[in-house]
Formats: sequence, structure tokens, C-alpha cells
Amino acid sequence: MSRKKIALIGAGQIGGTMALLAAQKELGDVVTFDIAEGMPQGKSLDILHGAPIVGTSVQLRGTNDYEEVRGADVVIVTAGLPRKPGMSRDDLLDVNYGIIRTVGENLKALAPDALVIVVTNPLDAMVYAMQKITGFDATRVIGMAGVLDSSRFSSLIAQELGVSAADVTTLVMGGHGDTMVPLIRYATAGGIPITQLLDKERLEAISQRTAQSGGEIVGLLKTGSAFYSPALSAIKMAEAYLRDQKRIVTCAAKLKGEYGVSGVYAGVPVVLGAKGVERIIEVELDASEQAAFDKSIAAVKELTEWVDKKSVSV
Ligand code: TXD
Repeated sequence: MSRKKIALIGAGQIGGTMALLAAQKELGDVVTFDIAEGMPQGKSLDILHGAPIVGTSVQLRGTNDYEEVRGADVVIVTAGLPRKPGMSRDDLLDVNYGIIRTVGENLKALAPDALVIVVTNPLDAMVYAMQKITGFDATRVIGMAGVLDSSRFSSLIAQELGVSAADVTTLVMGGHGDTMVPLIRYATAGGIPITQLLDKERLEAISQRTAQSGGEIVGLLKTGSAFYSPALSAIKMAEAYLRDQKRIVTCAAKLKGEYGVSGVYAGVPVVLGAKGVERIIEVELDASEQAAFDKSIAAVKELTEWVDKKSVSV
């Protein structure tokens, strides 16, 4: 069996970390693409220099040439610009939409059978744009956010309880932004409902901190945003697909009537395996959870409509 090929589009903070993780896990050969000359080559060579220590036999290449992405089995897209001072959300949308369009057109031509995982912000709009541009089946174009948001929620609960993070499971749904919906009712630690272990006020505070975690990291780092845990999250998704693990993960998937929503991408639990999104799971939401989810969908729709208008005008 030949080795799988993983293409990382964008070799910045998340892209570089993912190359290291993919090599350590021996998920496949890794091609890292970026428009910055020399940078993907430098990072790939740096990781290769550590290959004997890790004991990995995968190949790593950095490139500025899209041709090297040809035939990739998995593509993870982090290419984009961060918001700079004075830049509005619309300005960022405009710039990153342009980048996603170029990436998408290249993937359509060079990697028509790949699973595409989009990470670039604003996430739900960018993954929607990617599926529209490539025309790939929606089961093969997904966005990374829920894995990270759920992992953040779980890690904060574990800290509060003083227990292993490995034993805490949570579900965070909706769009990737302030309106995300951490579902307290579905959180467990060692199979025990979290509501039996922590009081409501503590849980509300942790849930709020989860939704603001991205901003908390930006505030601490001062330059750039979170990258270790986002890289771990995207690689977990790639691994579920490549190893047909059928993991239940929350990712941005295109809804076709689930949760009363159609035609937009939003964070929902899915079964991720060799066929991509093999199933979207519909969990029961009570009235207040559904209201929070609907509010989040409304925020996502605003951006999605922007993408629709934009793609008509180009
Ligand atoms: O949960 C989530 N989805 C996220 C998303 C969590 C954290 C960060 N999230 C977003 O991921 C973040 O807002 C950014 O939009 C992306 C990538 O984050 P990263 O921290 O890796 O950003 P960098 O270090 O700025 O890297 C982006 C790279 C950089 O090297 C640019 O040169 C490159 O993208 N870039 C391009 N590559 C290819 N093609 C084009 N056109 C291009 N333009 C810029």
C-alpha cells in the first residue's frame, strides 16, 4: 500500500505544527504549501532533521508550487490573513475569501478526491465558500472548530475538577465564534454527568470562558492566535478519515435539514470515517439550547449570505 499524501495549504503557525504532528503520527507524506518563499521549505527541512529522533519514515516537502499538491488524500487549509488593526470583519472576509477562492480552484484541478478540512477564519463562511468553489461533495469538505471548542471546554472542566482531561467529554455546537453553544447538559467526566459534579454557576462561568478562549489566547500572545490546540484538532480529524476511525467529533458540516437548518455549515456532531462525514448526529436540544443554536445559525447565515453575494459578483 502506498503512503497517503497530506497537503497543508498555509505553513504558518498552525500549518507548521500540523506538519510536525502528522510526521510524528506517520499519517502520510506531508507537502506544505505557502506563498511565502522559502518558509514552507525551511519548516519541512527543520522537521525532517528531527525525523531520526522521532523515528518517522514519512517524507516532508515544502513548496511554493501548487503542482506538488496533486493527488493529495487530505488537504488542510489554514491559508489566510489575520485581522490587522483598523481592518473590519468585512475587510478580513474579503481578503480571506479571495485566498480561499484561489486555493479552492487549485484543489478542484489537482486534488479532486481529497478530504478538505478548512481552518481559516471566519470558519463557517470559509468552509461554505470552499465547498461552493470546489463543487466537491459536502461530505468531503468540512471545517475545524468544534473539535477545538469542545476540547477547550473539556480541558477547563478537567482543571476545575482536578481530574484527567482524558476523562472529560463535552459537546460544543453552532458557529465558531462568540455565539457557539457549549452544551453543559451533555458534558460528562468518567461517564458521570457534569451537573452532578459542579454547580450551575461554575459551569456557566466555564462555558462562557470556553466561548471566549480564542480571544483570551490572542490577548496573551499579542501576536497571532492559538495554534497548538487548533493543529492537534485538525490532525485528529485527518486521522479519523485516513484510519477510518468513525470517531464522533464536532465539525462544521453542511446541514440538509438537520436541526431545522438547510444549506449552511455549522458545528454539529458527526461520524468521521473513510467516507468523510458518514452521518450527522441529531442530539436532542431543549428549548433554550435550540434558541442558542438558532441564534448562532443566524450569525453564520449573515456571513454565508455575504459569500453568496460575493460569488455572484466575481
Ligand atoms: O478553530 C479554528 N478554526 C481556528 C481558526 C483556530 C485558530 C486559528 N484560526 C484561523 O486559522 C486563523 O484565524 C487563521 O485564519 C488561520 C491560520 O492561523 P495561523 O495561526 O496558522 O496563521 P498564520 O501563522 O498567519 O499562517 C497563515 C499562513 C501564512 O504563512 C501566510 O503566508 C499564508 O497563510 N498565506 C497563504 N498561503 C497560501 N496561499 C495564499 N494565498 C496565502 N495567503 C497567506
